[in-house]
Amino acid sequence: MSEFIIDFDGREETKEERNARREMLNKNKTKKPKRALVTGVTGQDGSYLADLLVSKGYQVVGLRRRTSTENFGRIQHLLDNELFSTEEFEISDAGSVYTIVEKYKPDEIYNLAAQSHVKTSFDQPNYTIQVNTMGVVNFLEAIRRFSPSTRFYQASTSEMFGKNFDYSVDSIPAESKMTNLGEKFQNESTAFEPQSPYGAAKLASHHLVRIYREGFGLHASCGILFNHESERRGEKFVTRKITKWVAGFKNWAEAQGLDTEARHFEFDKDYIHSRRSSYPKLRLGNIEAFRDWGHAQDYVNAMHLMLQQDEPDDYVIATGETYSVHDFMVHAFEYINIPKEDITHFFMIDPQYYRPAEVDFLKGDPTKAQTVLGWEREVSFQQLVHRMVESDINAEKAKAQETFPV
Ligand code: NDP
Ligand code: GDR
Repeated sequence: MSEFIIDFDGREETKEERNARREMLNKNKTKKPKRALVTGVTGQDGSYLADLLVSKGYQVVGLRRRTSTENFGRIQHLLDNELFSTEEFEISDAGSVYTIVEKYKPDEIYNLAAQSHVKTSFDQPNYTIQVNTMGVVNFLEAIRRFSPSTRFYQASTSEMFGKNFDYSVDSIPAESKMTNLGEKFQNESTAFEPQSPYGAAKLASHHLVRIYREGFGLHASCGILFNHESERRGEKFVTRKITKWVAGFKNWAEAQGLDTEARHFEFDKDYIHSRRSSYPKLRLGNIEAFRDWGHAQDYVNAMHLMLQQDEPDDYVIATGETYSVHDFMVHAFEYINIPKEDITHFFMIDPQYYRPAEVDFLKGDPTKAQTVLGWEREVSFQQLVHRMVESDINAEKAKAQETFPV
């Protein structure tokens, strides 16, 4: 029997009636290019998603907040493209969001704007909730009031699982499963137990999206994305911090005619010394945390696929593999010929990077996305690390050439 849902105008309708109405609305639309709003367009994911949508012929409006100096680094290459434009807004200001949604009435909205740094959320919990929760309410309300046929994507996160996970083999006693990392995972059925204001704020939004979907019939979906990184990753996230350091160290050694082998250097607690100068060690917090790391370009494909489905839903997007921060370092250092047994000389643990509460283990099960969306990741963990290190090495070379033009 068909379940009744409440339409955005307050009418009761069945799912079938709603789908028929949506189809009518879509048919009536002329064959204009689809229009999408992308919030957080100056960030890692927003920039890759804008690239993807423009390549598919969408008219993309990238929403950015006001900043005292422009931060268009990740979207510079799009600024001359006639399918791309930007508009200023502030996600925590309801009026600002309503105005934009009412003005564009877009086919699709991808909400990627967020205070996205987990550790920062412990220092700025109020602001994090304003942006990561109230900002989402602003969009859901704006869509409900001004543009109910707009499809909405919300950037949910594996941080919502926090310290919780499930086991893949139910018959094994819990104690023995704990010893085997391979058997632990999170998927769409795993219970949420966030460990940070960031995770809690995102979880509130996750539920709000479901409530608007079920209550008002919005086509609103959440991607529960596990960590994804790239050459465009923010420099304060651990992967980019490592790859940028590795590239900087290589450049420093080469500038003195040295290769990166440990035997050329002396080490104290904080510094690496050559005969001519010194280089600060890489300083990290918890290197035993496990993450499921993929490449951001693969992950924005999943966002787009979610909004092309007839029915809105939530999906885990992950690789199904997990590595520790230490493993990431090993692969990054290997790329500049520093073997695993030597890396301990080059970094130090600095408690300032510890968090008041930590997420120790993340490993996503992307079966639903693979089956329903046909989504697959293309970039392996090793390729991801190598691409990031190589990109930072090239950036270091370009910087050196700017300083000492040949
Ligand atoms: P980034 O930190 O790279 O980008 C965040 C974007 O949000 C930036 O464009 C930033 O603008 C914008 N923003 C921040 N505050 C506001 C505000 N008050 N008003 C308007 N815009 C604002 O994040 P990612 O690209 O890595 O992540 C995209 C989304 O996906 C985020 O919501 C994140 O929480 C979520 N997510 C990310 C994962 C990952 O591993 N990358 C995994 C799971 C979820 P500015 O450039 O001016 O700072
Ligand atoms: P995360 O990413 O918190 O998983 O959130 P981050 O790279 O910040 O941390 C990953 C793990 O590394 C440990 N760590 C350090 N982290 C940082 N930033 N800096 C350090 O020096 C350091 N040393 C060790 C952390 O403790 C943690 O265990 C990212 C963000 O993109 C979120 O927006 C997103 O929702 C989640 O991924 C999924």
